[in-house]
Amino acid sequence: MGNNHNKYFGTNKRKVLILGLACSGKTTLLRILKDSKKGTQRSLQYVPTELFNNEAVIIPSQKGKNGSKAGASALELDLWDLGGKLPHLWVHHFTGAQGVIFVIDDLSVACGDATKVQQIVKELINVIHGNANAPIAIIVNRKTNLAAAFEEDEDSGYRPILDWNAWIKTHILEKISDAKRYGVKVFDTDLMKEKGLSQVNFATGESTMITDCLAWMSDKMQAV
Ligand SMILES: Nc1nc2c(ncn2[C@@H]2O[C@H](COP(=O)(O)OP(=O)(O)OP(=O)(O)O)[C@@H](O)[C@H]2O)c(=O)[nH]1
Ligand SMILES: [Mg+2]
Repeated sequence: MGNNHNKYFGTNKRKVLILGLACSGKTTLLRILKDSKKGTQRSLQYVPTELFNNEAVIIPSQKGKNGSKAGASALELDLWDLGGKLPHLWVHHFTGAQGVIFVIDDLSVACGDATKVQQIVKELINVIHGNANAPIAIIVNRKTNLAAAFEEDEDSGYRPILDWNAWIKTHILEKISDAKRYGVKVFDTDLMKEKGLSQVNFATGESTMITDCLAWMSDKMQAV
């Protein structure tokens, strides 16, 4: 296996893992990042990732946007979307990872699967421990158009089941006092806001969460 540190050191390329349980939306996110054209149609069909998908994506310079440092230059992200069915295999990809995007499917929690939160928390703790020097962005992918059937809310049509920000802070971060954390941040907004998966596009407001997430992560990684 190649030496990841040498491979990335001194370049503007960063290895970023996309992790999360099966069917959480990792490959969907990778496709959004890869095909950022307006109006791109996406299939709702679920095809589990057996091993991984690997794509390179250029993140343009933030130039002081979103609180980024003014001199920050463009980054090339080497994105690794690992299959969620076998999370014990993720550890083999931790070496050299400079950032992690952890995707949580809030709908699967909403469906009343009581063990789901425990599974998510267990894997997230492993990921945080195994990537102590990498920023970790947690995206709560709320499959809103389906979730509306479960929970009615006057404003959004959907009430979140968990306040993940508070949950992660009290149940995870406060227990990981030994880890030299680079940063953990929860991005908790609808991924496909109300319009459904086929209508989302990366360039518009629906994916503000994703651009915010990448801006935060790029900024953290520029410092390395
Ligand atoms: N409605 C809706 N469906 C979504 C959303 N995100 C993902 N999906 C669907 O959820 C299913 C699973 O998405 P994937 O991105 O393939 O999940 P994954 O995390 O890569 O799953 P594994 O490869 O098994 O680890 C697919 O049918 C997607 O089309 C969303 O925001 N809204
Ligand atoms: Mg997948």
